Amino acid sequence: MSEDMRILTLLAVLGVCWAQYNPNTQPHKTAIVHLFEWRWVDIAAECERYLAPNGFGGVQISPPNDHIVLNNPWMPWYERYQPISYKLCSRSGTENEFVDMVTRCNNVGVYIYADAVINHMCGASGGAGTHSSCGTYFNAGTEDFPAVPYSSWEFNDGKCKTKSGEIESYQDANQVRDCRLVSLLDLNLQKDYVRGKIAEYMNRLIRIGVAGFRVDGSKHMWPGDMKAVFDQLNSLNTRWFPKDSKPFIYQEVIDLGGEPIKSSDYFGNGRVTEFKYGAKLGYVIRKWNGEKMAYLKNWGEGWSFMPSDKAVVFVDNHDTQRGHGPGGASVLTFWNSRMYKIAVGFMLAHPYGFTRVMSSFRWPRHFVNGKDTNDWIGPPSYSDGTTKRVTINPDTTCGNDWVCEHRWRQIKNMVMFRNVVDGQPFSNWWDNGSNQIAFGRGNKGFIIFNNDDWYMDVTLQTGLPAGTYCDVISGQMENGACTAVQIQVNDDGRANFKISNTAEDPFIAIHTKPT
Ligand code: AAO
Repeated sequence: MSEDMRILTLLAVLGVCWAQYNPNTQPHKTAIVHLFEWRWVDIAAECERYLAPNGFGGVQISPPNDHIVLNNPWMPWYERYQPISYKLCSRSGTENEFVDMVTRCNNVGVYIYADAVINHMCGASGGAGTHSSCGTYFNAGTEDFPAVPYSSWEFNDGKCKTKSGEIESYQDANQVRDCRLVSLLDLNLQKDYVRGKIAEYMNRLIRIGVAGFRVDGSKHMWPGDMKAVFDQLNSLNTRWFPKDSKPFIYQEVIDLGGEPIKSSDYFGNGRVTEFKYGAKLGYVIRKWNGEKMAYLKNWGEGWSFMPSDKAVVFVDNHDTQRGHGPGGASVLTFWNSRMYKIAVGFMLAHPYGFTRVMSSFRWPRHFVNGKDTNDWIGPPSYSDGTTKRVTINPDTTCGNDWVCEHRWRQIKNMVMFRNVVDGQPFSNWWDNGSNQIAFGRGNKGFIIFNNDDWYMDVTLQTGLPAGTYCDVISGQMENGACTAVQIQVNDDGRANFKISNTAEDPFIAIHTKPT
């Protein structure tokens, strides 16, 4: 073999092995946003009017397939996590609306990542009838889902060894993977038939144009079974993606340590969600357990997180923001907006992991003994249950109880910061031994935080070319004028920063992209 051929073969092999780790976003687009429970028509509009012009790489969508419709409680958000079939009608819209959304988002270079619920179907007590988003008949009691079709042969009941048929202990990998998670009927992915049906569903989404998948409940499937499904997946649609592009795979595995199932079990299949990230960052920003921002100097693998090139990171997700799943009280959300902006700002400036921004809806929280008893409440909706549209206020924020964190100026501008500094090294770290820190990204960007209880006035090496920079946190460039604090970087790269500890946003970020 010639040298060239050898290199080509090596590249081809690497391409096949590594592709599912690549988010497939356009060059220098470094973040996606989870538009939790948004309707397809609203997402299509958001791609065109906001996400594309502001440098967002893609959207994680709620599960697009046919799901149960529940009455008690009334239409909770989590009904989307109880599949009835793989038809494409859901609370977010019809199949036509779905196809239109994918097409329009792809056309403006914002790609779609589908939440794939493939571990299970609906809960055991889901009843029988046509109460699904597509009006499909099913019978949970007899495990009959004729629209796929799946029958009781396709479920794990025989393999599960617990008395209740439920996962009773997370200390036993067998029951975590072969028994029911909160009574959800557990599919047997060892069977070729089941693998084939799941692959058929995912391939349909790929043909329509999605760029990848969040794989729900991955901890509850055997990595080898998942691989057998992913090996059947087609390359992405060449209308929008280079030939032979593989779908991006990121698996939801909650590994905070202390359980036999590890995130690393899944690295062979694709990336994995790093749940330690948001949980730990919450402790640091809140200054709980003696944590301080100075300790963030070796954030990432230094905090025993998974390798950066395997991680998908986020401050909060749809579970952790309402007490489902892990994380607990430390996780920051839009409800704590000041600390939340610090956390998201830090995440987007720091090179570790592939980043996902959360975009939520507001719900009436009701705490009883520290637990929100309204954690089930679904998206803003009308009395007939249809989801309210996302309205846009004159100041660019959202109405109808859509929080739209991704439209908060500080967060939107930090997505652009991350794009600008993409590929640049983590550099010029500084801290005061407490909660004042700063770091740069090569010669492209610099960020500085004051999370202490006293004023900050420091002169630091930024690594940036000399010039006047407009802070993208306290304001931004608008019609050629800076509405924010201006920072003067001298010929030697040094600049003076003053941040009051009582500022609404006690941080400053500057970068080199002319606006
Ligand atoms: C609903 C009802 C159930 C009912 C069921 C069926 O709430 O009462 O039985 O319907 O009728 C979502 C909702 C569920 C909902 C479900 C179906 O959250 O409430 O059930 O839809 O509609 C585990 C999984 C993880 C999962 C997470 C919620 O491993 O995959 O639970 N997340 C995904 C989705 C989620 C969805 C599903 C999966 C199902 O994001 O929205 O559920 O499709 C430990 C384990 C974790 C485990 C948690 C569960 O975590 O490690 O793997 O997550 O327990 O609580 C400390 C520990 C930490 C521990 C944590 C929690 O932080 O360090 O390890 O405590 O105690």
